[in-house]
Amino acid sequence: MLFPEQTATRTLSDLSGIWDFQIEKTGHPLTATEPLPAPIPMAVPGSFNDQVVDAAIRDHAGYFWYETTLSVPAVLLERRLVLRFGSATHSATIYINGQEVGWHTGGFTPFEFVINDYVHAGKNDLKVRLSNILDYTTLPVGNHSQVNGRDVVEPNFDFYNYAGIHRPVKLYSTATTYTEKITVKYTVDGETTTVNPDITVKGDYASAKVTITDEDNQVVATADQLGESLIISKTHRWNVRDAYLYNLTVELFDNDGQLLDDYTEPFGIRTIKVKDCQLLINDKPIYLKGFGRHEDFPVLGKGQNMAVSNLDHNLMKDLNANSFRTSHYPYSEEEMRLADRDGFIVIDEVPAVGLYANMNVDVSSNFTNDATTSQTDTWEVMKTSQAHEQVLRETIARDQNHPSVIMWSIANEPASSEPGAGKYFKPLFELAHKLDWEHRPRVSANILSSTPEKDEVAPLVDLLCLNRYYGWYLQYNDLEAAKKALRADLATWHKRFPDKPIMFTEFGADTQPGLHSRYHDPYSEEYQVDYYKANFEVFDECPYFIGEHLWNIADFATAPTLIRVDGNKKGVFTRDRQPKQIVPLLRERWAHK
Ligand code: BDP
Repeated sequence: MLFPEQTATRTLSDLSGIWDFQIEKTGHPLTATEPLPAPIPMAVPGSFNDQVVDAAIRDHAGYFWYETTLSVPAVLLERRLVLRFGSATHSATIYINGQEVGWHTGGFTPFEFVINDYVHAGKNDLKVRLSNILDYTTLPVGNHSQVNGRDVVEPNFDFYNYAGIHRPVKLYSTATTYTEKITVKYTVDGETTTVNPDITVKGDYASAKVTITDEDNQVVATADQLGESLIISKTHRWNVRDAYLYNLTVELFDNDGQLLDDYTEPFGIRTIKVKDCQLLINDKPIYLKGFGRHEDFPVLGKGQNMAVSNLDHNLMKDLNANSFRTSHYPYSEEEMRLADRDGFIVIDEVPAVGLYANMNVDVSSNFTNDATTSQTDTWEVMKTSQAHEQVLRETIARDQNHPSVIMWSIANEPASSEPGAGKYFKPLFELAHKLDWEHRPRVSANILSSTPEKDEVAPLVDLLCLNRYYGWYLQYNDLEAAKKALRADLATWHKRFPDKPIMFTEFGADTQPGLHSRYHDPYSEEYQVDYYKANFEVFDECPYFIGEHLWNIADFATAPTLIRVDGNKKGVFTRDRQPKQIVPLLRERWAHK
């Protein structure tokens, strides 16, 4: 599915703005054929939760509706009209003028419908019935129950279950002949790149033209038919924090040479390899410096906002970071495009978080490697294979032309040492390999309780991504013991998988901004500094260690649990992006790393 663009032949309008909104009380269904009876205003895009003052609406679990007027100009009725959602969380059914147009499940990937059969010129009624219910068949995974006839969802993950229309809704039109899909495949040999774009076209056309232009808008290669190779003779590579993007334009013409459809897809040229315990980009070893992040900001919740994304990117640049992980779900397409342009490398994660039955409320037991505390039935009770396959397909289809994407993260902290994990994950790892022509490395963020001897997913990954909290959930307030445990842990992994590079995809300590401690007590800004210094000391001893992603770039909202006071405080910035004491140390370290 192409990103929607206005071109010489395609129109595009954005339906962002204030829509009507109403929650549906369990047992009192609302109907698509009538206007919402008691709507309140709701901004799109945005999570609904923090736009309201009523806690019952904020924390509502179940169904809820959005409604707006979709105005269609008469001139567009002859064209192919497509209604496209950047995302709707977590599942949505679309109705136009009371008729069901289609539905989509999965809250972090785009979907679209051709709507010609449902609309007329002028005003049309558009309604969306969403659900934020998560259970053992969905990704992310939630614990769903009914209490006194009400739906209750307890997230099986550590972020607030924001929901709503999170990303822009767009109406675009194309001719009946149009390019449906472009996969920019290429091979590089020294300075020469052979581009073999895989282009799918729908409808009839007489001739086609494919053009590649560089950043100065100069044509560097052309082809007179689809399926022909294009040669770039003096390739300007896309590099980490030194991006370079080409544009590939596909034009389709009729018999009279009239342009029917045109579309331009940006792409970058770079190679990725994992070899000798290193990650090589353009044949140079790269050390990943950066963060696990969240789409999360006050008021917006998980609503897409490019000012926030841009600020996050600028904060990362200022700290000399070069990468991030889209923990724990694919981020907006707009943000991925920004990452391409900023030269960040991205570990692109699907929303496979919470694949761990009976996560313990005593969190420390989730982070020990004491076998007696762990449950063993995750792969019997989870029914997520189908959702998992779908998000992999949708994410790889959406993101494979992004030069910034250098790895697919197939899950975060699954119960990978419980029996059945290997059987569950093997087909998914194979699918990712098959779907991506570039065969980007595949990873899964490992939880401490899955030790190298027991972990059934580690043999499948191309490099080892570990989430570790020595000095926080374990060896709390004892950084000397933490370093010892960390050293031993890394050594064991390296011994078991001597060829696989290792990085940390998470490590961190909750830090209350403004809390200072002469004694560097936990939760103080001083403890966060000491914690990171202790971890860095150990990393720097290990030649096979290829990256550090701190958890998290910023504080973020979670459900209010015993250990979450106003959210997760492991940010190096506050939720509104003010720096904590650790920031100058990071900037300095990463300037030289
Ligand atoms: C890890 C999870 C992450 C949490 C983090 C934490 O991957 O989502 O926010 O722990 O506890 O287990 O802060």
